[in-house]
Amino acid sequence: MRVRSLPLQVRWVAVVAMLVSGTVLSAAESGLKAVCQVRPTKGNQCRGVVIFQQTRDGKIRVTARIRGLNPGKKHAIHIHQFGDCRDLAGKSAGGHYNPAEKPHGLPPAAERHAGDLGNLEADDNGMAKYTIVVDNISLGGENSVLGRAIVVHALPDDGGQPTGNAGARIGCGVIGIANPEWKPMKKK
Ligand SMILES: [Cu+2]
Ligand SMILES: [Zn+2]
Repeated sequence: MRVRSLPLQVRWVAVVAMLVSGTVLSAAESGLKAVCQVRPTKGNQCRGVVIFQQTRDGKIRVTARIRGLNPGKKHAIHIHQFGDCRDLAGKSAGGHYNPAEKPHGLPPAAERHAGDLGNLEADDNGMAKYTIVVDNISLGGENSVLGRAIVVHALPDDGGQPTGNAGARIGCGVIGIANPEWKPMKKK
């Protein structure tokens, strides 16, 4: 917009409008949330939801609620490179998301793939709740996980090379932009 060519009052209105719209935009951006619905691969029961939310200090809080796991057992959870769960065994999701070309590892080790989120720990009912705050992924721009996949494995991630010996892929889901207005229906 060529502000100089406008009368003075209109100029001020234009400047204020630009400032206000800028403020609104950055507030919306800081609240950006991503969601991944994990579904079982063929022959498995693993399903659930993983939420990604930006924290005030620019980190990402990852919260997973997954069921259909082996009771009392650990299961690796990773971000894989491709948001592609077409393969019946989850192979189309590719390898661990690794934009910084690091070796595989377990958090909180700094030397690890950006996709290395560690392990879920299932309770006696095969359900797991897991939260981890990480600083090596984002929800847009560099190291963005949007459009990539969450993969849950049959076995624990033991931190070994190249991918933690985590076995088969029992759940897979694509990470997308969450609808901020959607709420689950209340159970009656
Ligand atoms: Cu994996
Ligand atoms: Zn890895």
